[in-house]
Amino acid sequence: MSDGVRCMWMRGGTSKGGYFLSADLPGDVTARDRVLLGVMGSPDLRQIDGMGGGNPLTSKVAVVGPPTRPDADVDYLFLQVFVDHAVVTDQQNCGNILAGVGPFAIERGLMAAQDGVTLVRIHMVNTGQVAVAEVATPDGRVSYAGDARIDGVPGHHAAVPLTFLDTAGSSCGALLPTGRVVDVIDGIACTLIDNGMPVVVMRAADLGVTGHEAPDALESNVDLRARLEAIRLQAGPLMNLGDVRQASVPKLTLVAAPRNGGTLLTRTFIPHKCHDAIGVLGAVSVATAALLPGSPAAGVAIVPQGARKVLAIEHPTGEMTVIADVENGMVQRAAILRTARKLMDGVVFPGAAD
Ligand code: NQM
Repeated sequence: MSDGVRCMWMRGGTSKGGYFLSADLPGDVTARDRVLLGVMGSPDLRQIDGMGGGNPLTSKVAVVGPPTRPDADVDYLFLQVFVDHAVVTDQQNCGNILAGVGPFAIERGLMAAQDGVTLVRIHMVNTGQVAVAEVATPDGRVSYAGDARIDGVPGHHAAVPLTFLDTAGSSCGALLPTGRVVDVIDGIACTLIDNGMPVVVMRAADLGVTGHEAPDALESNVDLRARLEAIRLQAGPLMNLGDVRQASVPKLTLVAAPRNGGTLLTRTFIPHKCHDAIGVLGAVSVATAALLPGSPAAGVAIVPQGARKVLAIEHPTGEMTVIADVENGMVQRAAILRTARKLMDGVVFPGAAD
């Protein structure tokens, strides 16, 4: 394809990717995916012939358009473009890229901005749920400047608080798709959970690591990687996700006791690379696992009292705070602070993906 495609490149939370209006991409899914593979330069470990950064966290796409349900202002479809395979999948959602959707929708005129803060109700098409983003819009224009800091991103930017209301069972049909808090796979106690993101939560110590290791050290531990992948492939069907060999879910999170005054320490595989931080909805799911009595996470977590819980999920580059409102032991609402920034607005030229 020699014609360019209009898009905006944005950082959303600790991820980065291309934001497209749905009307600017082919309607046919095969043609759309071919364009997106060409845009990112996949499949290629370095994505040298495209915009992707050679990492799943920088090979992401948001497709944004008018709402298809009355309680939303916009639709957001998240697509993960694999780095080293010719795969584009809508099987997972992404709460980091979500942070850029509100600003993008306002900038593209999909909705009007208020003077001050604009609430954008976002229908997350991947999971059929709605999140609310608060976008800074002084004088009715999106502002990316502000004082909010998030771990894993240098500097300070406008806060984009995100609220999730109803994320249980987003992809697996139930918070605990097996109906159990603990399943044992290959001798390892696991919580198979989905509170916005399907995650297998295990104690790091049960896999012979501390959970304090640097992501590179964990990634180069060939034995650990093989054990995790064997667990993941068995967890997929148990979580109603089917054969997950070519899927980016479930994620795998190793947990240990907190080291920096937080709730829980984590190292997360997404699912083959070890995350430098943790995903947004991944953190909501892991935080929820820590609230389940008898779970591997609850065994090592330090959970505060009260119905509104501030849960600091420690990760390799700091922590992500999940504010969870709990009723009858269930998380009813979760909120996370993110920031986002417009990096480029223009036309991207997809190469010829093979
Ligand atoms: O869990 C990485 C990220 C994510 C996903 C991944 C995310 C989420 O950090 O909501 O944000 O788990 O693939 O962007």
